[in-house]
Amino acid sequence: MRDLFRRAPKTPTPEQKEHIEEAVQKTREGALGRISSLFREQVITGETWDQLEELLIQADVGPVTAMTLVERAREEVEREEIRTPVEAETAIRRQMVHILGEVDFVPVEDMPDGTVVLVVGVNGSGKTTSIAKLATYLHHQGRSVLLAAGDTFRAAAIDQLRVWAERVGVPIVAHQPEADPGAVVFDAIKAAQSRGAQIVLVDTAGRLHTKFNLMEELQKLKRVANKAAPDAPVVSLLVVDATTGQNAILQAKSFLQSVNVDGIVLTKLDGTAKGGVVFSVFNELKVPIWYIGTGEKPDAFAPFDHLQFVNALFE
Ligand SMILES: Nc1nc2c(ncn2[C@@H]2O[C@H](COP(=O)(O)OP(=O)(O)OP(=O)(O)O)[C@@H](O)[C@H]2O)c(=O)[nH]1
Ligand SMILES: [Mg+2]
Repeated sequence: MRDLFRRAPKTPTPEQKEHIEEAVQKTREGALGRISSLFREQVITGETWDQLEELLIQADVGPVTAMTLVERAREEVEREEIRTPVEAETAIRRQMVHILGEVDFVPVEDMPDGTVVLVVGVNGSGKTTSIAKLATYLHHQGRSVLLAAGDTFRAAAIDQLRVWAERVGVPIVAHQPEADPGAVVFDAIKAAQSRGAQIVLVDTAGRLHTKFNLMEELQKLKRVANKAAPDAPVVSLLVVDATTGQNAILQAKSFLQSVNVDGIVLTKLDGTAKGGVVFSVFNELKVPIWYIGTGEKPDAFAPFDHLQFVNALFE
């Protein structure tokens, strides 16, 4: 597992760029989009920085991260003796890219055969849809996938995943409603091993994170997966709903207290002007965003590229 965070991110394809641009449209039309005009119309004063901080907070960047961003940009402007607003805007853009983190990781599509991905998150965050999207994406990348219906809490959850498996054209392992999710995960991994499926994507229940049982169950699923696939990476992907803004950060924090999370899928970026939450995700959670959800269709999904994201915000 040492190699998991070593590789450099890939350059996004034109199609992926388009997805990112579409996804940030609402955010760009909101407060974050007004940053450019702030730097275009004025000479830089103390007031400019205050207004910048306000716009960042309005875009749900979060007060802590907004303050950090402003302080760093201001410091750069003073240190480099920057005078023109255009250069100051470049400084803030640079700090935005910087704050999104410099963690190199191996995206799921490049993970070794046998990899198990536990998809976790609160209910309604978009876990099941993201599994369908990730399966579609991996399928396009030539990786074979098997789905595990680990959310046995609701009968409808199993059916929902079955429908997606059929639509995407990938196999699924499911048990009866209320069956032990650990048994589903075990069977799914064994099925993947015998059928030669390369990556297992596990759907999990999203009952409220305040319930102690859910966290216990997720820890157990990880142990089961490690046991069934002792030589393979078992990673946890946390699904976070961008439309819930700073609340999403609070929810994610409570997950992180009990579950070891490797990466984040930030969903519904297309449905919110509060895309600024992207900045607090990394700055406050210290977990990299691996993918973003950009709509409800199975292909509305893209690997997250921070440079691309910041550029799209200022277009
Ligand atoms: N616009 C938009 N909608 C999304 C996105 N991802 C998920 N959704 C919608 O969000 C709703 C909830 O998605 P699910 O995938 O069922 O969420 P879940 O986390 O599996 O929910 P539970 O199984 O109840 O825990 C659905 O209506 C999805 O279509 C996205 O990226 N953009
Ligand atoms: Mg679900």
